[in-house]
Amino acid sequence: MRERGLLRLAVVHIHGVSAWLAVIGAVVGATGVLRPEETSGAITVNAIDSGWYNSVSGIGYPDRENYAAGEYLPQDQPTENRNYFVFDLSGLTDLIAQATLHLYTGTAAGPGDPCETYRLYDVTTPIDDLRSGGGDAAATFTDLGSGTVLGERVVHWSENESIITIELTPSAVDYLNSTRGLIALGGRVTTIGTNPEYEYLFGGTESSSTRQLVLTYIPEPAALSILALGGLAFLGRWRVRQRCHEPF
Ligand SMILES: [Ca+2]
Repeated sequence: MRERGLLRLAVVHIHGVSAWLAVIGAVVGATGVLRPEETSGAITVNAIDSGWYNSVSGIGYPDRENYAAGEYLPQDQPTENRNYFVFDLSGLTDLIAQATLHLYTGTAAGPGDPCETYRLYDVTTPIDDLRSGGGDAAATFTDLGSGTVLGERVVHWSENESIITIELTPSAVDYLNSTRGLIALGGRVTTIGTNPEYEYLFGGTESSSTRQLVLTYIPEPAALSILALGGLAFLGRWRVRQRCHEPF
């Protein structure tokens, strides 16, 4: 039994998830099986803020919370919007095991394209600066479209004015577990073409649009056993829905 525990500890460590899983693996190796009532729960967390930064003009209309992302053409000069969402995780005490982002799509534009790819990133810009437009706006714009990838989704035009789900990566779960305060997700359209055209997602969105994290969490003390049995399978399950021309 001791050897099984150590083996789980080593496997989990290779995946580099966190000390949480390493501890969990060792404990389950020593304590055995789950009881049926030790199941996970889910919680929906609404965004408290959203918005965008433009590659030329910086933050846009923070009071409107519109989260349009992609290419625009003010005065015939193409510029890019990258968006962000802010969530308050301070009320969550349990360990997050899986996360999806639910977004209202609003409207999309992109002549000749049936879809665009939207990718999510971590945000290292201080939250206060992000929300106010303070600090270095150009650096914030870069931050919103670079760093650790948290998820990716091909968004079809046929999905206009609907709610889509984006399965977040294991790295995103670690990112979300890194704080129990305010945390932000950044995003950009990765399929902007070379021709200057309107090419964007999430047009016409606002503070009343659905912007939700749905978090599967592991209640204490069941976390110690559940994550070790389900965690490794979960790590290999995330995938990107990349195909543009076929329905999901
Ligand atoms: Ca970043």
